[in-house]
Amino acid sequence: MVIDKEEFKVDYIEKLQNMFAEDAVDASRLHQYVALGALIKDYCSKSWIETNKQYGKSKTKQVYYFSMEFLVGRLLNSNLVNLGIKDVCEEAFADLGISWIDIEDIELDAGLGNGGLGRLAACFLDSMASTKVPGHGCGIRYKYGLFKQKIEDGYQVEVPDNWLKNGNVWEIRKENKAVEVRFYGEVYLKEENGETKVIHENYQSVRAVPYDTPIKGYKNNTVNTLRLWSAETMEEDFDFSSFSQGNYAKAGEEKYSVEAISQVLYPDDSYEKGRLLRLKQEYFFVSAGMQSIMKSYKKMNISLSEFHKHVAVQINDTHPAVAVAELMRLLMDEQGLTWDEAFTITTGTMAYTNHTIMAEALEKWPVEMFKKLLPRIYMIIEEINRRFCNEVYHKYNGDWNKVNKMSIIHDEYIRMAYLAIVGSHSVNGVAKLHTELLKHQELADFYEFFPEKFNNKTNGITHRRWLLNSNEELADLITETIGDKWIKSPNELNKLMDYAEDAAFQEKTQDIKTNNKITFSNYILSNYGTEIDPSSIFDVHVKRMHAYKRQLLNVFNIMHLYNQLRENPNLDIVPRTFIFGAKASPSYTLAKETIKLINTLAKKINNDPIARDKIKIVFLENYGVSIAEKIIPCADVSQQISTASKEASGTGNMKFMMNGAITIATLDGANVEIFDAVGKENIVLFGLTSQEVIEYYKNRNYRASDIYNSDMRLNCIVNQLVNGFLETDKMEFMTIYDSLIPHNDEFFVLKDFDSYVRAQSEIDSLFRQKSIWQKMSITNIAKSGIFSSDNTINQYAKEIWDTPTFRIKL
Ligand code: 26Q
Repeated sequence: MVIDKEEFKVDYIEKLQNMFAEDAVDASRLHQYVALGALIKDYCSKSWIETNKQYGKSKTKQVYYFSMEFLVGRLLNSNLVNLGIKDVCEEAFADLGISWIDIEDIELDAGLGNGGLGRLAACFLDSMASTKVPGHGCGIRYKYGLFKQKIEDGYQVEVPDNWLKNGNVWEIRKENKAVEVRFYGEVYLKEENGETKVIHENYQSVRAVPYDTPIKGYKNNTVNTLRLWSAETMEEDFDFSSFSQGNYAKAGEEKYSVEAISQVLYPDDSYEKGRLLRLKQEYFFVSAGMQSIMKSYKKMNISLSEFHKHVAVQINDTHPAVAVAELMRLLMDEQGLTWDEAFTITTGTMAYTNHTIMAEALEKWPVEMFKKLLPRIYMIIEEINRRFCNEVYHKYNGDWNKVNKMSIIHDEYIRMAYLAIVGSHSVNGVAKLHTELLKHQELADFYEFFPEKFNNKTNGITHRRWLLNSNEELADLITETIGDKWIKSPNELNKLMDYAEDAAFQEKTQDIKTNNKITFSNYILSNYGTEIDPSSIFDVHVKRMHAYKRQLLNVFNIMHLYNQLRENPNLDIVPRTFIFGAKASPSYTLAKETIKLINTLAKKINNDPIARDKIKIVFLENYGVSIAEKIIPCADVSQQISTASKEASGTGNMKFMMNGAITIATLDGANVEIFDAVGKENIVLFGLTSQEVIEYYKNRNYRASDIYNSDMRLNCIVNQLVNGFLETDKMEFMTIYDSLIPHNDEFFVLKDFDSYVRAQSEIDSLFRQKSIWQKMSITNIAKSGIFSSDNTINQYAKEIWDTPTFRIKL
């Protein structure tokens, strides 16, 4: 939009007056922020109305991205940038004497996600709006996001994340769009005038109320919608008789149990299965979302048989997989279609993205629990399964073994991934390697049965948030150098290849990195009291804490360096700052012990004069989107060291690359594609390949204890975990020790150690060669455009959704 500074000031002052009866300088920072948010929302509202109108009127195909998680982070900055008024706003604030930094920091992160999967959903929203794809998000408005992490005495302590405590300026509650979601009860079939009717009785009703957030495209007129559902009691369900008898606790019980549904996001815990509340959450938002889609569809007056030509539903992992059965229910029970008609439409509409190959993480629900909570949905799944098993039986000439292996319902559990595959027309993995592993290992039976459904969509990240907004200096330099086309067409970044060996450009990119590192060092000093050296290598390992991501391998290399320094304090290494950030699932003991280990080691090393000037360890508390935006632009080294075959894609790897960090990586997930893009000169690889890992699992011929007994570096390190060296209780790190020795090191930490240590010393030697390092860094930035989620969304739109882009005219 076009607005000048003076007009903006008038609007803003008026907003503050109207909302709070205050003027700009006297208002609290919170009020200053809230008024700015409200003004931005006003600026979006005309385009928002037009977007909805024009989508409806044109009947263009719309996509709904169903996800239990949207890890949005903050929206102030990206909304201003996408509106094209960031500079105007900053200048106006300077005139008004309002500190911009302070205002930005008022906004609390919308942390409605665990990690990669949730952040991917948020990147996709930005890219759909920015590339003019008619696509919306559908999820849950959790009252509390992922827990806040505090570190106390080196341990992770979880604190509730009350992100709504100051309200949420971006959302609008849509009372009139509320729908009813039904749980429990009994279902039976009844013949009426020769028709079979489904009767559902004695159910519990929950009111689903949507809160809509505008998703503004970058400098275009598209404003899509993120619709998050909140669970409330139906008014008529309030227990007035208990209330009037003075039994307030009982009167409130129902309310409490219903509101629990959208109370809190579950942490990623593949360890605890069968939690009823999680299943309620899944069905709650899926049913609300599908009902609201059906309502808007009916308004367009198109025959139901065309539904899948106007609606696409993408399900983000299996968490929303009940959508398959819910759409069947709506089409048959509420719209009167036959099974066959409904099934054609359902599979034509639904598409499923798989984000993991770890068998223990595949979602399964106990039949007993499921059919009690969702009796009608269970009947439908049973029938989908009966028909599917029948097909498998016939295709494989009565091979019951095959039927058993592929059955959606098996061993008293419902396998949600299988339901998602059978009920969709598309199944995609999130990186080339991952998709190949799905096709040929984990889901090989299904690939054989439905080869046409399987496809790859390598993940991506929005380069607007992860470069343009979070690394402004670098973004400005890029624009100065190759023009600003890259912002709308990220592949243009490739033009930077012409400057990879340009000494002046190398110096400029290096200076920017140094400036970013200085800013960050100051932040660390004031927030953690730790002094770090901005000229040291910033070696960054930030992501969820998980054994397969192998933070432990990084720690072992640090312990090895430390042991060497203790023997030879003059050891010639480039000073390095090892930066970690990670949340562990609250019930994941091994992960929590690893956090304690990092903090214990940090305390020891950071205070030891022998090591202090050579290695430092920083553990960033409460790692999340906003901290990622701070740390990624400062990284020299990006740690992407998962056990090959385990990381479906990774997206942090792409963010670091885009900001000029050099990746130290295994050939896993999208690292493989980063390697293909930059070439072997511009990435540092190490470790077992996925095929080697898979062979070891298959042949069961890996012996961790052989390595422990023969490699004296490792022998020493592993012993140090349990011999008092770390000055803690000797049992403190026993779970880690046990995972390696008695439990035979499932993730090949010991096996890959030697090759990792070599890779790390290669990093050391490359970093000393400034011009080579800078060339590598620039190459990474130049090649990162292909990992923009604009490209990913373009592929989803063309190959899965069949949604043309749609220009909103004002
Ligand atoms: C399951 C059951 C109960 C409670 C929670 C969960 C749960 C929640 C979140 C299970 C998994 C998740 C999140 C998974 C995730 O983030 N996967 C990552 O997805 C990224 C985007 O595709 C990939 O880049 C990563 O490789 C993958 O690990």
